[in-house]
Amino acid sequence: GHVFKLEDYRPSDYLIPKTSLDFRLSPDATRVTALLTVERRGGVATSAPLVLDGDGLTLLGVAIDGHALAPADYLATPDQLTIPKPPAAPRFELRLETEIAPSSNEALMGLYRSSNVYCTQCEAEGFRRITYFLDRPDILSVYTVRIEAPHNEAPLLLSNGNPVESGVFADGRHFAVWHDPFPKPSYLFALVAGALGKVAGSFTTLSGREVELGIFVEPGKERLAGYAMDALKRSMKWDEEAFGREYDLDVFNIVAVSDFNMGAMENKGLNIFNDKYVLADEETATDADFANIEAIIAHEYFHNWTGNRITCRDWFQLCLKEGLTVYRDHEFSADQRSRAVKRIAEVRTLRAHQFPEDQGPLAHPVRPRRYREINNFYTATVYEKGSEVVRMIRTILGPEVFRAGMDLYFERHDGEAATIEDFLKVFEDVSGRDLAQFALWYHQAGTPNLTVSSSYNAAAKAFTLEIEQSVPPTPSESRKRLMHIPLAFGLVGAGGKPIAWTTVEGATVEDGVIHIRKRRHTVRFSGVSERPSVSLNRGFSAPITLSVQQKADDQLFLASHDSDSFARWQAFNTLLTDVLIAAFRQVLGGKQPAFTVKLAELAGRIAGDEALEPAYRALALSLPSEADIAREIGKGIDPDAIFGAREALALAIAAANRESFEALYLGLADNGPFTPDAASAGRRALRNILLDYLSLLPEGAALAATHFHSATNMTDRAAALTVLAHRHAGSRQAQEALAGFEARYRGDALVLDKWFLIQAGVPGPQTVDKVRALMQHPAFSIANPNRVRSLIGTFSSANQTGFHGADGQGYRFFAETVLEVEKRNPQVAARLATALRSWRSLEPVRQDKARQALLQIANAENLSADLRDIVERTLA
Ligand code: BAL
Ligand code: ZN
Repeated sequence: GHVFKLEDYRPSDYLIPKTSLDFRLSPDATRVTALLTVERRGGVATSAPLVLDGDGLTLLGVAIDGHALAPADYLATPDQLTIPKPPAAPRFELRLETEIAPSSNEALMGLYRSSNVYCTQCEAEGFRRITYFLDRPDILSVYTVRIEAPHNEAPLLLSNGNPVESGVFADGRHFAVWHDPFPKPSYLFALVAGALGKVAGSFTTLSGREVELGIFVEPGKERLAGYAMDALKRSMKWDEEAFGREYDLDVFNIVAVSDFNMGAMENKGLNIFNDKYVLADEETATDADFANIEAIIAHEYFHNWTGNRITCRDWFQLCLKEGLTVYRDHEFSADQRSRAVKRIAEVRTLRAHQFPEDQGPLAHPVRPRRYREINNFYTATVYEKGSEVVRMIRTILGPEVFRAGMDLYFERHDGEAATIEDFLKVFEDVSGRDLAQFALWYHQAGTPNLTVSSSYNAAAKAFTLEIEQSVPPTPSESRKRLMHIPLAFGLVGAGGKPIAWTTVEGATVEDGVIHIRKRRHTVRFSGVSERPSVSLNRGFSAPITLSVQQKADDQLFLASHDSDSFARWQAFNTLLTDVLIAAFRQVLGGKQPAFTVKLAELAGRIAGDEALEPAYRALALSLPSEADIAREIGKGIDPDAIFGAREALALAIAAANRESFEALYLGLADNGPFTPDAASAGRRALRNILLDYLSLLPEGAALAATHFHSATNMTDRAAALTVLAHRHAGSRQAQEALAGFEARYRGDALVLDKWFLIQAGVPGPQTVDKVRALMQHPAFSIANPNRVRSLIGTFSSANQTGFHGADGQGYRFFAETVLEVEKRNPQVAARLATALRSWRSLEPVRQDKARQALLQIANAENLSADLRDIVERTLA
């Protein structure tokens, strides 16, 4: 396939300042008439051909300035329209008529039907499946859209911008016209038509403008959209307060659809959402669902400024809008909830998804320089590491200068398609600093590592840190340059109090941050009156790994006393990880792992520490996942041994704390009315992690069954069902609970996704057969991305012992199923296929079987560009 290269970017010869679209909707034959004002860019020769992108299009007619073109005047293929000799005039009108079939569009890109609702997804390159166009983000156009359809089929007709006209015809058809005054790239175009229920709201902006808000859902589900509406209003308010950003149209609409490749999409004035991230009440949604809805509603709304008003020059700049917008939604959630807890959760997510990407064959810079298929670059690196890079800019410049830089960014680039260089420049301009070395965070792949050792000289009152940085090689980048790493730290003394120093040499130290810029720094603090424990990478100031030569006693001390809540959590998590790795080696050697009582005691103290938020305690008590442990071990992975080690530690902690855990568990029982706020969710999270431990002890299944049957909300019900299905698989209680859940939610596809997900996660090699059987369940559909992700995605990327069963059955199932999904939806198949990206870290027998599965996919006929790109890079 073609490789797109950043250095090949050049502006297009033609512009399209105005776009009028007319849709005659019909499931199998929708007529699209596009009237494009085409302008030759200044300085471009009149002989320059006009070449428009298409994808699977059927052209019915083409005219310029009202005159139909003769067949000899253009060349149309499904994937391109070329007009070799456009008019010499600097501006002309191009009229294109195409026909498309939304009903048979199973790739869910372009215009398609989801449960009888017409909807679109155009990012990144879906618009070219609707009409021929310069389908690239630097072509900004003002859109007017007319939609016509039978009223009974599609009473609701929506597009971007503001409604300007509508009318009804005698034959039962009707139409609506929408106009979006803000020039936008084609990937932000959207259309929705169908029968939907509406939840209405309104918002008054900072400057006093009234905005009409609408959330559209499947009729009958309106009451499930209340939380999303509330989250939207809070997002609008927050963006005014935190970034001075006001909404700019008269209406803001959100539509929830049930077939969607992504989480949601930020189309201008008309966000389209996967209904999983809109619909919620206590009966059907977990606390995690509520938190996700809040974050994604905010994320898409925040794109209005970071993505829409200022968009990307080309797709290499994807992180310009995504990393920045993730940063903004993280800040929003931190302000709405608990900042400390949010930060820990973010870092867990980053490590679970971005670190393995950065450490494997799919590693790429936050701003890539090459791609074959842009759909495969909507990655944890672009999004999550991209957000961390923005956070580091704020750490380095401080909050006021950072805000000034953001203000300048909005002022300088509003209405433009910008680059990462533009973004960095505003911060250089407001701060007077040179960010050239820092910019490597965008350009260089791989997770930097810092090796740190320390020494204290009591006589000289000197404390010294020896710090060495390295960046591991990644595909096509064998040599790395030295990075600028902002390392937040603290010197911690008895009782957790900070220890002062008088002078420091060997590195710039500002506001609690050591600026690492060289390969080695010897950072010498003088005037240090007692031997400190050193707390490093506080708040996770940089997305790096640390190799610290530190005594377990120091870690134990920091896990109890560090005043930085992230670092305190980290200290305990590091202790757990170290112990689990040792236990893994014991299990591999055929031994029963043994644990010191100190760790179990500390777990007990954290669980009962009333000074800590319950949500924090729940996060601390949740052991590193099997995948986390595998990542830290790095190679020779035997998932069964990791599972054995982890279960043994969980049992040791449970057994040592039985009484206190039981008492705490009982005390947390909540009888009040349900509220989804962070504090209530935190209490449920703590109670549910305690259930997880207690379920390992005698009578554990009975306790979980009681928890399940007395649950009054989905959080508790799903937690208990997970415990029963995972820890007591095959028990009477597990079987009854699974059957009860299925009966209770029959007909509610989104909730049954949880039932699929829980069963796909049952540890052990027998699960592959269960997953195969569940694919035959009436609620399952291989055409629906949410179903596929819940059942097949969970099995392949979150079930270590099931997927990586030593007999290779999991891999064989995976290869077959990825190819089956691919026939309909290449994008979803390609995402699924990333589950094997860490195959080289497996022990040799599994590694060979995993490779066979990847080869089976690679050798299949007619592979899509999406899937081919992933498997070839994974095997390379
Ligand atoms: N732009 C794709 C979905 C999102 O990141 O908001
Ligand atoms: Zn986004």
